[in-house]
Amino acid sequence: MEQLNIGMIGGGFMGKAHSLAYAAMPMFFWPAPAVPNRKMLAEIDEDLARESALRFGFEKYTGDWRKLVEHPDIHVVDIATPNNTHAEIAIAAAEAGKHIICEKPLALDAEEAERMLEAVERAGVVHMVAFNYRRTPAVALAKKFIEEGAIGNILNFRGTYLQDWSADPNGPLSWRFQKAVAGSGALGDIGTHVLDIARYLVGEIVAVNSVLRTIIGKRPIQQGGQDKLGASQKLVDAPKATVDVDDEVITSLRFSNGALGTLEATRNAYGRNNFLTFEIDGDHGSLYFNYERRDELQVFFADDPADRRGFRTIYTGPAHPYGENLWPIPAIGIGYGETKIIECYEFVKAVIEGTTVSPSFHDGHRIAQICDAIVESSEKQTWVDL
Ligand code: NAI
Ligand code: SOE
Repeated sequence: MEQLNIGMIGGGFMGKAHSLAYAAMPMFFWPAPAVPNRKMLAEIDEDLARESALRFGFEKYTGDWRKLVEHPDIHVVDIATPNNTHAEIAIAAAEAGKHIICEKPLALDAEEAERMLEAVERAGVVHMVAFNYRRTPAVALAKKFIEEGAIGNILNFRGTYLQDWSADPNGPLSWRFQKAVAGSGALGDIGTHVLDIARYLVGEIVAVNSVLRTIIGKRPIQQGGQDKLGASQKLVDAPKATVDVDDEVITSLRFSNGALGTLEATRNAYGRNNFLTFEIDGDHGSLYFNYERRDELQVFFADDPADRRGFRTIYTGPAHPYGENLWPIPAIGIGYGETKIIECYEFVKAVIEGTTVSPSFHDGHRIAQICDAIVESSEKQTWVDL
């Protein structure tokens, strides 16, 4: 069986998730399109690279991502670093002829995303942006129902992504609060996941009317090399620095097919953890999903007899998208890891078959354009057409 040599850059949260996916993908999808071989890992210095390579099962390591990108044995470059590094690495990887999977958001803004898209198209490599939540079987099932016409024409999309890890003002100034590193705040970090799902399930977004705001203007500067998300570290006495990104975004959406929608994203919603939800109304029924209950899709079909109408819950399992490759019993428990394993499968398959895969850099670029429009709309306090 063919082997695909992976060079992964970044050994943090996503480094862990992607490594798990490379190791586990052939255990789920067998015969695998190819076996991912964890060949080389790059981190910010040699020591961290050595430790991360040992931990995540990579053969080689380097403290300089350029060496990984240029290495002749590497087939795939996996970008799992903070947002401000994506463009430079992806463009170099494309020029070196490597296939690329890049974490979300693709770039800091649409201009950067466009340069990345041009580079991968020029090089003719396979490219993917890692919006993995659409791989949750219940989300893929929603897509299937919509395509089959089970809820008719879509009228409305209501999406949320609510977390609370940044609600405490003593939570540290992660890179996620710095515009130069993150590009934007809740919008790019979590709002983009909902935009990906909205485009995947409903269609293209053509206009937005938005409000962004920063709730906590300064945060404690963290000590030590490792970036921490809020709740895990409370720095009461540390010096503070400015947060220059949004904590919250609320936007109306207009879709090309006439559907309307809303998106609300914040990391300051106490009590919500990974509350990525959508409710979609069609003229023949409705669908509801909440990632905190990710084995379930709630469905309402208008043609049901009046005496038994109501939302019912489908627990995803072998009968549903990707289900035969996952676990043998419905509701046994899909996790974050499985969404990354499925993403890995789709990406490796595209590389081996030489096809395109979605969400691609085209999608990442379009989402960056939508984000830029959301920011512009909030500044001008008006609808912005795309
Ligand atoms: P993290 O802060 O946990 O890890 C980033 C790692 O990259 C760190 O170990 C850091 O030392 C390393 N790094 C930074 N600059 C580097 C460079 N120039 N060369 C080599 N290594 C470098 O961050 P996390 O959470 O893993 O986020 C990484 C990316 O993944 C971001 O774009 C983020 O938005 C995205 N992400 C996506 C998620 C999803 O659900 N798809 C979930 C979490 C993050
Ligand atoms: C933090 O908000 C974070 O890790 C995001 O960066 C991810 O994209 C999201 O999936 C989980 O939360």
